[in-house]
Amino acid sequence: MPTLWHNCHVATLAEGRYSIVEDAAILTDGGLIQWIGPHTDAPREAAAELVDLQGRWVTPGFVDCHTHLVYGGNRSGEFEQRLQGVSYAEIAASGGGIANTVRATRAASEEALFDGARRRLACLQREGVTTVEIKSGYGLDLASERKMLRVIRRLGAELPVTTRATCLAAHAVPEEYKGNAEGYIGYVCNELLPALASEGLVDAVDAFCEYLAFSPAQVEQVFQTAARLGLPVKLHAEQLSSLGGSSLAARYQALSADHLEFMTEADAAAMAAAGTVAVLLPGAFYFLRETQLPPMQALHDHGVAIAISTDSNPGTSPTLSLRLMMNMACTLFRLTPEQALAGVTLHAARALGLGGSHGSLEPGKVADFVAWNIERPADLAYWLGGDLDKRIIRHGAELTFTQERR
Ligand code: DI6
Ligand code: FE
Repeated sequence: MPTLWHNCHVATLAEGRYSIVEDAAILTDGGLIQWIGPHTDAPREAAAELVDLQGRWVTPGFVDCHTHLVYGGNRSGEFEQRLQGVSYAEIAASGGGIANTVRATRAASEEALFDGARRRLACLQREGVTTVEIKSGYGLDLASERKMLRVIRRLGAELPVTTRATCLAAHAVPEEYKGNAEGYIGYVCNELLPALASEGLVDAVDAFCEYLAFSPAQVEQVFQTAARLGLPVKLHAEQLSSLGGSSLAARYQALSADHLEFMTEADAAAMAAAGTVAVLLPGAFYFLRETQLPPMQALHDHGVAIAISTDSNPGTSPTLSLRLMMNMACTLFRLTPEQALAGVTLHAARALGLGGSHGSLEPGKVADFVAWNIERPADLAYWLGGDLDKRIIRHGAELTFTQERR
């Protein structure tokens, strides 16, 4: 039904700026934005229904473009170990870390994985996330990666949230390939990825390029496989060391390179030229007590689009608040609240290849938006998390979350 949402101010985020329309109205129909502008010009006759947004501020629905929400087990014990001085790398070397979550994820039923992910995802949704990317990568064999990707597909089918599934089989070397990373990459490229892609379970391919995971040469094999399968790529790059993964990602026209604390100026130039989005993950930076900041000046100087995401995962970023990440992106990485908002909307949508349909409020785009009871858009990055009063509209219909609770 054509609906006119009125009595609001809108930060459209067109072009990655607030692009504010005060005293605005939005006409939606068929799940899309048909018209947006000053309410005095609104095509009232076209609307079958009028909804009063009571003076709220409207932003695009949030896009969380890098999460690992599907997993089994719990790693708070490792958090306690780290607080006693054991490092993330030491925990990983002694069979904990990602391997710990892989054991628990392999042992979990599809139903249990779905239920855990659904509860975590509900926290993000209630905060205004209407699009989420979720990675596999805690299965590391065909059956277990398939199980994770099926759960991701089911979350998208059953919940009011647009979901993108990324295959991160090249996340770690599994137990059965211990000492044989090359052999595992061969298995991923020759069997695992082609099978999962042919089943329609994969929207993009990611890998962990790091000294404690896979080398750029190994990642390149994964990227070549993805190219053969017609799938876009992304990369965990330069989180703990500088290996040139972000330049490699740019060479393969990656949608995004993520983390990037140790990237160089040359990496930033390569990403800008390729249009690869920089996804910054302040939750992991904070939780690992990293001290090396991403080279913000180089990113800004080269005009690299910057997205912000939760990296929600059990080991390095156990957060369920994208708004908290906006605050951290400002306090830790010195983004402005305006840049942080662009980072969870327009640029995050681009990092998923959804820039044409999501991430800003413009005619023809999907009608996903949040009407916030705030005084200024900067309030969204100002508050350190917390449940701000809001109304969430997805595909042109207002959501209520009561039916989600079980
Ligand atoms: N980088 C991260 O921060 C996570 N994965 C990755 O590639 C860590 C995942 C974990 O510790 O479980
Ligand atoms: Fe990650």
